[in-house]
Amino acid sequence: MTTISRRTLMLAATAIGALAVAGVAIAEVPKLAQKDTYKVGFAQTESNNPWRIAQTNSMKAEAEKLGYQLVYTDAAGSAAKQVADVNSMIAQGVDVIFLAPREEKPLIPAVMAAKKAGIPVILLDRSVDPSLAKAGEDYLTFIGSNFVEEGKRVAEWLAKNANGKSKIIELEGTTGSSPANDRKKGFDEAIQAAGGFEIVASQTGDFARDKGRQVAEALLQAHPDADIIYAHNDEMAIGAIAALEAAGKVPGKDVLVLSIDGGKEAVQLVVDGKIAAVVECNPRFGPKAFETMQRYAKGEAIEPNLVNEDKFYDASNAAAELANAY
Ligand code: GYE
Repeated sequence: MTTISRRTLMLAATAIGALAVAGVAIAEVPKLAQKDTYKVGFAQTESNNPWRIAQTNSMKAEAEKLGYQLVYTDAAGSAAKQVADVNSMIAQGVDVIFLAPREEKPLIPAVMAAKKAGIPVILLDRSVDPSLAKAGEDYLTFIGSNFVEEGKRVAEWLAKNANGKSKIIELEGTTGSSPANDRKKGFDEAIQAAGGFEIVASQTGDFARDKGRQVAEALLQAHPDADIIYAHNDEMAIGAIAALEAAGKVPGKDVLVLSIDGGKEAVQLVVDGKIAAVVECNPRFGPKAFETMQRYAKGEAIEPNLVNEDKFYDASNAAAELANAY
């Protein structure tokens, strides 16, 4: 074993200090002290759907259970506002920031500002561009679903159950968000590999019900022979069902609709036969988020990626699962 002299250690410490003063990034997530209670920030991206509301409720319930103070912000669908929200949390001196970054690139400055201020960041449900910020260096970890896998599971269901239907309209989530990027990647690659399918159009509906309806309406007019709609979330699928019915088509019969999220309304639509299958995206983050923060404060090494388990609903189990859906 090599012994390091006190002088060497002091020199190293001084050098690190000088780097920090010079503004050179240090490859380490800020530490978190062990305390009885914490002031914790949660920067939500928007609240326009049941998934977001379930996630917020889960975070609030867990903070309350633990007796932690929660500074909650809602960016109302604006990445610029979300950056400002994080800056305000930094100014308020929170101990930790839970961030659900709306888009992969625009939230990088927020992650870096928190790091510079000595506040550890835990990313929830969406991630940031991995070439610009890294788990275990710039932020502690990402907690969420495997979105590539979610898209792949939709494609695999179709490969087995499409029954000759083959022309796909894809409704993408928010442009530049990690779930939209990865749900597209996972689906497109797997559907290509399955063979016999064609994605006739793929366009963003911004994860929103009304935008999904409008985009589906336009795409159905341009591609009247489309017989499958794959939506990156329930909200857009529900919008697409409205567009189909307005066009005189029967969802579930003329056109198969598939989505991701698995909220109660969507699972009910599976029971009703209007949605063919849904991959769940689990929104119940509270327990895992706060437990991860406590493990970090204790000095445990945290994995860079903590993956949530997702269920799958189709006609075979939707009725039985309905009561458990959020
Ligand atoms: O699918 C969607 C929400 O980031 C995983 O964002 C989340 C997605 C979810 O608005 O409904």
